[in-house]
Amino acid sequence: MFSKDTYIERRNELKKLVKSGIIVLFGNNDSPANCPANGYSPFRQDSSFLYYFGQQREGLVGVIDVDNDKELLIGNDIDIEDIVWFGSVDSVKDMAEAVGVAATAPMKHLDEVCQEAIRLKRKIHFLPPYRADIKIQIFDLLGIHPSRQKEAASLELIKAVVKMRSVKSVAEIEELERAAIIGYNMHTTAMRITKPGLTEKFVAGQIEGIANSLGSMVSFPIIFSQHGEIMHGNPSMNILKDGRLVLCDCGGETMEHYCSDNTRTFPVNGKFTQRQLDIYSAVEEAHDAALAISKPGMKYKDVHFAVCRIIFDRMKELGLAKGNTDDALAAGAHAIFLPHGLGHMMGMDVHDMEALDQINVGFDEETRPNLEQFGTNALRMGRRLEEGFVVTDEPGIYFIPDLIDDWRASGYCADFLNFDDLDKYKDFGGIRIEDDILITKDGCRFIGKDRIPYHPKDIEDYMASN
Ligand SMILES: [Mn+2]
Repeated sequence: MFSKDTYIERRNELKKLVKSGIIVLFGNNDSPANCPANGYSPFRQDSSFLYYFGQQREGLVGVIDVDNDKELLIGNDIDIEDIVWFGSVDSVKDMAEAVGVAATAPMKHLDEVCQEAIRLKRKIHFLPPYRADIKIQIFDLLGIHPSRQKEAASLELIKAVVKMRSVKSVAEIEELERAAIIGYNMHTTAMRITKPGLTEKFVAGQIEGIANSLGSMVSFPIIFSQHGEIMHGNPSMNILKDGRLVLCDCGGETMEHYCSDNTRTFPVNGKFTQRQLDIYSAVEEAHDAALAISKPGMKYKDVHFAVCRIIFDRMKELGLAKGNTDDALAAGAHAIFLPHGLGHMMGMDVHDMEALDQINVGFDEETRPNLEQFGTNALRMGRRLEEGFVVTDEPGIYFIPDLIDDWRASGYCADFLNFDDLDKYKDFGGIRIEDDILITKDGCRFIGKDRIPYHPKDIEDYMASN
């Protein structure tokens, strides 16, 4: 945990931003996997609850009465039967004390708090719920049907939380640096053990264990696949084959649930072919270009399109694309190679605050998302960068056989693509290189002291000597 004062200051700032009403922040509950006592493990607390109330136990709700400047941690103390099975834990009072909250109450009191606020016609602020049990709880407390809770969630609270969580403090950056070490260990282990004949699942399972043993859990389900062209390709029982590339996208969470998120793509046999290098070097150039131009005041949407330009130009050189690059980008032709955005905010959630809706996190009044154009509609982050933001830099080039067929059949962007040549890459897969960057006063820097090898020669050397 951070210091008691950290949580007190955060809640004070939140009160200033929200101005009036009563804020109810729901922590998560244990979630059963296949039967009530067999839950998803480890328990994962809600990140906004963690940010303001710091406690990692299930079954807690934080209440902040902005008008009367009162705070309350609500939760039930465990009974003797729970102690028998799980051991003793801190009381709710102890947990409240540790984060500077004066008052506590059992869970049944939450209904009284809400009923009283409703009676007095006070605004009750809550964040959009994403778990079914919390939706039912909100239905019971406030009478808002789950299908209407997203729109009933408080925009004032969402905006205040996004404003605060977007800018990382020194202590948070230290946590992110720790997460980067876990990620470094995961990725370099994958490079060390990958060889023809193993299954994808075997390597993914080994590196998942690293996240568990060094921190709390993986930041998101591991992507480890020879089908790098599948954006979120889960590891399969497929055998790793000589001559293929494998894409590894993974990260770990620290004990405080700060994430890392990196991607490397490397040859199963440890040696790139020239054809692989042709594509790889374009992704590498794009990745490094984003690092060179990202700084406060720059729109991440513009960094994204600068990267798309590099990729499209390089694909033209290889004969896969054609035509005027400005026109091609305006038409969305680049998205056949890069159908996702350059990156997303990262912090306590790997896609930081995604539960608060991307339009509130990655965009603002000035920079609105383009929901119409394929590829551009997948941008998670478009707004101007600010000092203290942490975003991912993750360009990729993918050859998606179904997408190539789909565009050829419909004639979409046909003026800018050479489909006969693209067909020859249908067996290629995909390449992504991803690192996490911190926006600094006048530029940006990678998070993580040690770079996971990504220049082709460094990868080959690393795989040969480890
Ligand atoms: Mn990512």
